[in-house]
Amino acid sequence: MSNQANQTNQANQTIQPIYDPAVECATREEIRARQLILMQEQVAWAYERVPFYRQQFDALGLKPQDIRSHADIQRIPFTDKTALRDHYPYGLFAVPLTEIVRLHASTGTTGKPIVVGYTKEDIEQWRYCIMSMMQMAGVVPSDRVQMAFGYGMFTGGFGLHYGAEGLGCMMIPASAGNTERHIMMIEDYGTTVLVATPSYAMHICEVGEQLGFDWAKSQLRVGLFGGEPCPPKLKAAIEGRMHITCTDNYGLTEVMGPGVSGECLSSRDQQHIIEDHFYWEVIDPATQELLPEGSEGELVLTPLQKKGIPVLRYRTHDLTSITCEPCACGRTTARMAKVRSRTDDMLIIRGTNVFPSQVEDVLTGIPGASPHYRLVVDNEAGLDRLTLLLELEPQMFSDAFVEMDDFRHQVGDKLRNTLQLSVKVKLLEPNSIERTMGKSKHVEDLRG
Ligand code: DLL
Repeated sequence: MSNQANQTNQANQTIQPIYDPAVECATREEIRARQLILMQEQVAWAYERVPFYRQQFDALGLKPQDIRSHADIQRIPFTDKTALRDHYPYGLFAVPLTEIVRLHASTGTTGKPIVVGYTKEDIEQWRYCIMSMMQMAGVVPSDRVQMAFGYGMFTGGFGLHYGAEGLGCMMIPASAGNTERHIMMIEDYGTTVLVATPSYAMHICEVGEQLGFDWAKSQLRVGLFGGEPCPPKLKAAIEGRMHITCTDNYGLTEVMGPGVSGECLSSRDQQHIIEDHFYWEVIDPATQELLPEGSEGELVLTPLQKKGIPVLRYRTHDLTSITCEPCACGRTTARMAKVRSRTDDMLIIRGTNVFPSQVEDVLTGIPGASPHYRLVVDNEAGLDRLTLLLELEPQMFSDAFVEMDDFRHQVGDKLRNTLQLSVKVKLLEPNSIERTMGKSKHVEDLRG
């Protein structure tokens, strides 16, 4: 390595800017104390302005001033998706509509979407969260950031766009779709950061390869991925084939959108929570009891500075665990393990609980299995049946029947050992599973 290259690399390693060190590097005591004050203000804001919360509190004989400690926060009832659906579209807003400057919505699979509104101040706060998160991922003002999320009601597009602009990056608003154009832009505009779901990034990678594009020669260096889990196999494939660092960021419409947490370059499989904006708890999804630090359970989030639509103790259904140990990057903010599953992802097949993430973990250990798979559940003669449709890596795919049959048995055996359930395995040739521009769908439950 030349001296100059060496210096540049070292500089990249030492210059790890932290967006707001006063907040992100405060002591745990300072962070917790500030969270409590913000929580008290947020509870008062919701109580005074949103009839739904006032009625809930009054029914319990609870007043905002009763929330004096972290322990008291557990007296506040949880909010779930139904509350937002039942008050569609504006019923939980805390300000007159004239103060709302933006609407976003999350499209559920059934029924009405969940609508959220942002005041001018909310938009500023959101931008702050995205800027902190982007700096964690190593994004710097000189980056050229290409957006592959759609600019629509989904929070991904606009949310991340304004954060990148706020940092001073060159924002390339390519939007979702037209994969070949994405590749052309990456090449012609010298894009350095790609914003996408990991599954769409993989698709961009594959189409590029089919067109003969050499990813090693592109200037792309960071993938800012989110909106869905990024299983280890998919991450490894993208990093290896696109020659970039994949980073994961997490969020959900109900509490803001992207910008709840993000991965720093030191602790690669965890994400720092923006704790000045989000109060986190991890509960047992069955008993709703608070779990101790480090235990896996359902993440409950309370946005701490929302004006348009405050949401108290929102049950995300996302499964994670949280640590408050300081991180090598210098941040002291709590870190959540990557979300691999949701409580409502769990399939019950012949009495056995199965999470798609368990299948992904099995596939991670099988060379030749691609990250592209689908689980189909149906019912044959009254008995539930699980089928794995698995795409093979091109070098693995062959028309030699015996070889393919051996591989199929190998996958089936490994799945049976892990899941304690027999799974029918169907091997598919490369590129047979439909690719998506947004969040990928791994499970098809045909049981009705
Ligand atoms: O997906 C917000 C977002 C956009 C986050 C872009 C990051 C980047 P929703 O459409 O409301 O909002 O979906 C939220 O998606 O409860 C998780 O189940 C899942 N999810 C989001 N980010 C991740 C992630 C946006 N990094 C739901 N890893 C959440 C795993 C994620 N799951």
